[in-house]
Amino acid sequence: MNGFELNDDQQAARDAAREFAQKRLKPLAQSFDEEEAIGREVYKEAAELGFFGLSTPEQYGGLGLDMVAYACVMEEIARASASFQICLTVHNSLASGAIIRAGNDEQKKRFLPKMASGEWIGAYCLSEPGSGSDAGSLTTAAVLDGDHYVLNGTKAWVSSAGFADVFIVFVSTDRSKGGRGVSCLIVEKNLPGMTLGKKEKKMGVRGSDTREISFKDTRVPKANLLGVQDEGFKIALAILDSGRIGIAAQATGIAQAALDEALAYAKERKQFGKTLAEFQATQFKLADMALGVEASRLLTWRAAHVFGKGRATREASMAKLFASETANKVAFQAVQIHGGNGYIREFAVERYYRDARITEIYEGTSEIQRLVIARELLRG
Ligand code: COS
Repeated sequence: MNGFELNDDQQAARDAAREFAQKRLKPLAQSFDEEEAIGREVYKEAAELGFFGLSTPEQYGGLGLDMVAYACVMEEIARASASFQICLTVHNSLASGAIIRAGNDEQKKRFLPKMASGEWIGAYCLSEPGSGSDAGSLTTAAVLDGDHYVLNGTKAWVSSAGFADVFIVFVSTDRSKGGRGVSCLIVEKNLPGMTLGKKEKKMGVRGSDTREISFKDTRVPKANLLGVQDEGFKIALAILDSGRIGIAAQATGIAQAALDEALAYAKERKQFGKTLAEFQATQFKLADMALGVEASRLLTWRAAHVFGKGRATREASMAKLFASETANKVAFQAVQIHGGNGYIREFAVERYYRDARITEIYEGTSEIQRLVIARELLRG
């Protein structure tokens, strides 16, 4: 990013994502929602475009994009399908991102090329049935036994769980130390003792596959420890900074899509002998919606830009908080402008309204974002 302009690489990434999203994803997005699944061919096509290795360094088969380009791609994908975007953002920023940040050479060589090509899909397992916002209180235990960790416990709300190949799993290696006794492991699928829960029936992003994963005496090689034992919680939080930029971009994409639909509908629909767009009541709504979308995008690009230079905890939380609250407001008004039609599934705004809701919850609730921002401010 150069000032407020995208550079050539960022613009090219945005254009490629927009073309794929508008031509391929948008026409299918409603069926992803209804069927609560996304066809394998969509993953394959996205993989061919390099979307599973967006920020993965080129030496490991990725596109090596900077974080601003990444945010642009994520917004365009979400503008067409938030369900598909959540798989991509979790895979890129949380799963591959953890290995890029904390992996050793061997781990990078073993996992990143197959993840960048889309052959292996990544998932991220931090939350548990009893630990969400208080992530450091997780209880899934990992006990060292020879050259393996033995895992017992359950992870909750794992995106892409049903078909993921590589799970980044946060475990407690020392319960007495809380968050300072958390470690991070790379867990490959189908290990003995690993069980997938039922696919959750969700309000929105219904095309994404969300499940619990349980471990019963599951043995994971010690070589799959990411970083240092007992220092995994810092990896979790640092990685969430980039994850939150992905969710800010998702929320911006949903809001942009809702605004697009509201504008088109307002210009077409007539009441009292005039189009809705001719009423000031509609114009003021549209103006506020557009303002929110632009501000969300700029905060997201700003967070992405800062992340590329170093720690962006405050900026990522600000972008995520503002963009997700904006997406909810914009989708609400898009439904309002559509009136009765906005409440039925033939109109996409009904889905945007449901999809927007989760952006204020996952990867840290709005309340947690406020807490993080306040802590960063008060730290000085
Ligand atoms: N980057 C790097 N390190 C970070 C960090 C960041 N963004 N944020 C915190 N840390 C470090 C801290 O400096 C601290 O290090 P020390 O042990 O050396 O002091 C350590 O990580 C623990 O941080 P902290 O003490 O702030 O942890 P808390 O238990 O107080 O929890 C919150 C912090 C509440 C912010 C955290 O639990 C959180 O983000 N919760 C929401 C979880 C979430 O988003 N879940 C969604 C899961 S994905 S669907």
